[in-house]
Amino acid sequence: MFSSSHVLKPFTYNIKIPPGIIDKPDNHILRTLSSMKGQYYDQKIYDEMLQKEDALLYEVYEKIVPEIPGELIQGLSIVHFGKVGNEYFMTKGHFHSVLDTGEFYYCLQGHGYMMMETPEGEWAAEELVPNRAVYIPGRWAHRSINIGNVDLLMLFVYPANAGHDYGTIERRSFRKIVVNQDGRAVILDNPRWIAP
Ligand code: PAN
Ligand code: ZN
Repeated sequence: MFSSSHVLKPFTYNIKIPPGIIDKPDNHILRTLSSMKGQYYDQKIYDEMLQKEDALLYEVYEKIVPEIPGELIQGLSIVHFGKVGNEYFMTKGHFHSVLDTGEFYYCLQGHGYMMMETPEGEWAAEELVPNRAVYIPGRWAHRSINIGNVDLLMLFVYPANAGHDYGTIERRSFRKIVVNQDGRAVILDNPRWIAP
């Protein structure tokens, strides 16, 4: 779509809340339960839910720019609310293929956690509330988790050349999970995590 000599024109876009949509997105990604195989700790409940319905878990609207160093991809992520058993709806999560690239998120609506982890297995979880920004430094894998009862809406911005490594998380998962216990979100060790 773009060549390296392409000169991008400045642009603006508007975000509408509700329902959580951006103007003229170049991409709209929809992720359903079936794309989360092996990620929810209660595999039996996951399989039972999937047999009934391949529920929509999250969506991403993106503004596309040339995937070259210096440009920034941006968009809106929407994690719907719900649970698989007692584990909250969440994104697949990924490292960036160019590991040293960071990402900026800004929470517009909802309540959640940004779960993060380094290749060495160090972890961090930052709580997401409206009007809170989260900076994810380079090297940290990231997954958004909705612990509330409305859609979790976040703006994100990251280097256009970052790329996505989903395979590492598909194999080893995240070290920590967030589950509902007695009406509260608690962070627990993930029994499915494979240490690096
Ligand atoms: C975001 C994520 C988005 C969906 O744009 O891609 O929140 O999560 P997954 O990509 O893990 O399914 C981002 O972090 N981009 O780098
Ligand atoms: Zn990312």
